[in-house]
Amino acid sequence: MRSSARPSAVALLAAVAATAGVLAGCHSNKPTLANAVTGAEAAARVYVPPGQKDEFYAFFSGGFSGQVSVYGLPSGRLLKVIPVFSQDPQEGWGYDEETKPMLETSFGFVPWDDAHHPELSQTNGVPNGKWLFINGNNTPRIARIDLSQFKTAEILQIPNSAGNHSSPFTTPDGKYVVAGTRFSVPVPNRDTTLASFAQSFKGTLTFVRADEPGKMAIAFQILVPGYDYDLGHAGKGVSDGWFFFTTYNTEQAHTKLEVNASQNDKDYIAAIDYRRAESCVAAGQGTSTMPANYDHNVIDDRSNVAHVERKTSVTALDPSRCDGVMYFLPTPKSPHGVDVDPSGGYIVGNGKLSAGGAGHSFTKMRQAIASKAFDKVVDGIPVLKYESVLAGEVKSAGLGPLHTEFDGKGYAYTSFFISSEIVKWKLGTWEVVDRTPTYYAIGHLMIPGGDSRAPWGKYVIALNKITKDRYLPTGPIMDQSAQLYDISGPKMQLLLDFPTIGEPHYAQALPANLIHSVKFNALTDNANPWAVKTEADGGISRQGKTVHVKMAAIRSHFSPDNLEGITVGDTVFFHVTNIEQDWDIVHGFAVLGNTDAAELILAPGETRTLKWVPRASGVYPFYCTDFCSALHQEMQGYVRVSPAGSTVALSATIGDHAVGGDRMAGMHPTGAAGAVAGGHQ
Ligand code: RUQ
Ligand code: CUA
Repeated sequence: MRSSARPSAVALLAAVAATAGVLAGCHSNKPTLANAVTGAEAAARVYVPPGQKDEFYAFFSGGFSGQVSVYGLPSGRLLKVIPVFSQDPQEGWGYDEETKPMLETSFGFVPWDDAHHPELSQTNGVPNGKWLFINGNNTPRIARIDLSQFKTAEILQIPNSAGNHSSPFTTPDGKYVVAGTRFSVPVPNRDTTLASFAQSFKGTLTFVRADEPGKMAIAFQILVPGYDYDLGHAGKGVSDGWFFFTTYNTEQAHTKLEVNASQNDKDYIAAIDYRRAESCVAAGQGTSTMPANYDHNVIDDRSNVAHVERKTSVTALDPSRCDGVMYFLPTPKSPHGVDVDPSGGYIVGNGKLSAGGAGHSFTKMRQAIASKAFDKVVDGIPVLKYESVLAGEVKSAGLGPLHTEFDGKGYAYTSFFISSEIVKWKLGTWEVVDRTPTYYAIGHLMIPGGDSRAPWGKYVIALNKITKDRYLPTGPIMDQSAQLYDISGPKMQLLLDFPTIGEPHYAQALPANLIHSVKFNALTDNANPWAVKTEADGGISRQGKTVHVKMAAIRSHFSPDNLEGITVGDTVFFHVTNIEQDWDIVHGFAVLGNTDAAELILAPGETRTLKWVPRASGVYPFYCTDFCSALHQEMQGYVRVSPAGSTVALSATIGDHAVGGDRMAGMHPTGAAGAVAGGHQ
C-alpha cells in the first residue's frame, strides 16, 4: 500500500546530509560580514570581570549524564552541576542513605537517566525562579529542583509511559507539567506480540499537578493512539487552557522506523483542551481507574531525608468519550518541536524532514473546530483540515527544523539540524530575515524566557551536537558545545563558544535576580533523626549487627574521631552533621575501602549518612574530603574493626574523653531514624 516510488526518508536525509557536508566543509561556515563582530568586540560583550556576576542563570540539561548544569550568561562560566537522575560522587547524591530513595522506581533502584528538557516554573506565563523541572527520558520520571538550594527535591515516576520525551513542559499558571510518551507500549504493559502494535499499543499524555512542593501527583492520563509523542508546549494568552504535542510515526510502525515512520507526508500536532479534560475527569465521563505501579520520591526539607511512596493507580481518560477534548492538526513531516509564540496565537511545528516550519493559527483552529472542518476521524479524534488551521509556512528556510524560540519582539528563531544554522523569521509574514551558521548540527536553541509569555530576547544559544575542530581535540569523542549569539540587533552575532556537560538537549535561562539562593541551612531546623547539634551529641550505639555512629564535623575535626568495638559482620552507618553555620563551609566524609557508597558532602547545617560494611579486621582511616580549612589535612580519624565475635567494647572518643557518654546507652533510634538507616540496607 505504501508507495515505493516515494523517496525514502533515508535517501532524503542522505541527500540533505551531503548538502550539509558541503556547507560545513566550505567557507559558508564563516559568519557573513553583517553578522560578524571582531574578536575584541565579542570578548567585551561576554566579559564579566573577576568578582562581577553574570546577568542570567542558564540551566542546561545534561542529556545522558542525567544531571543539570548551571551556567552564567553571557560569560558561559560553569557555576554548578546539580545531580538529578544519576548517582553523583561529587555530592554523594544517590550514594548516601538520605538521597538513595530519590532514585527508587517501580523497576527498583535506577541510578541513571537521560535528562532532556529543563523547564522553569512559571507564574502567569513567566519564569518565576522557584523551581526547575526536568524529564527522565529512559525510565519515565519528572524531577523538581528547588532553586533556593539548587537541589533535586522531588521525583515522580510516570507509569504507562516509555521514553518520557514530551516532558515536563508547564502550563502558564504552573498548575501542571506534562509527560507524553515517546514510545507507545501496551497499556497496561503486558506480554504481547510486537506485530500487534497497531491494535494493542497506546500512547499516554499525562498531566501532573505541580504547583505544590512535595505534592506532585498525576491528575489524569489521556489514552491516545499508538504513535510517538515527541515534544509539547502549553498554549498561552489566547490559547491558554490548551496543550500541544507533536506526534510522529502515525504510520504505527514497530520496526525500521527510519523508513517506515517517514511515509506520511504529514503527522499530527495533538491539541488538548485540558480544562475540558478536567471537567470530564470531575464528572467521571470517559474515565476509568487503571492499576499502575509508580514511585513518588520526596526529600523532606527539614530532615533532608528522602521517602518513597508507592502509588498504585491512575485516572485514565478516553478522549473519544470526552468530546471536544482533543483534535489532531496535520503537520509536515515527522515534526519534532512544537512551540507557541508569546501571544499564544501561533503554534509552530518543526518538521524534521521538511524545509521549513508550519505555523498553525489558534484562531483558525477554533473556527475549524466550530465548522467541523474535519479531514477524518481517527480513534474518535477529529483530524482538522491542514488548510483550515494553517497560518503560514516558513518556505525553504533550511533543512531539518527542530525547535523554535521567540524573542518577544515579533521574531522567531528556528534551529536547523541538517543545514546547521539558526534562521530568524518574522511571525505573521513568515519571511526569513536573518540566518547564521552553527558549529555543528544544532539541536535545540534557547532564548532566556524564549518559550514564555515574555522572553528576555537578548541572546540565543545554539546547543550543538557535534563539536569537532572547534576546540583542542580530546580523542574521538568531544563534549557537546554551546554557542552564544547576541540578538539585540537586527543580525545575530556570534560572541562565544563553550563546551557543555553531557548532551544539552535543551536549556532555559532567566535573569539572575529572580533566583533567591540560600546561604546555609539553620542547624536549629535540622530535623534529621540522626543530627547532632553540638560536638557532645555524637556517639556510637549498636542494635544487633548494626552500628550507628553520630558525628559532628567542624573545622577541623570530627567528633568523635576514634571508634572501637566494631566487628567484621557489622553494618556501620556514619551519620555526620556539618555543624558549621557559615556560607560555603563544606565538609566531606569518606572511609577506606568502602564498597557501599561514595563520600558524603555536607552543606552547613546538613546531616547525611554513609553506609559501610567492613569486610576484614584492621584499622581504617576516615577523613574530610573537602579542603575546608588550613588544618583540613588534620581532619581525620580511625575506626578499629575487630574479627567477628570479638568482645571489644564500643567506644567513641575524641582526645581523652568519650563522646556521647552514657547517653548513648539510652539512645534508641526513632521510627523515622530507622527509615534512614534501615530502608536501604
Ligand atoms: S529534544 S535536540 Cu530536540 Cu529532547 Cu534533543
Ligand atoms: Cu573539613 Cu576538610
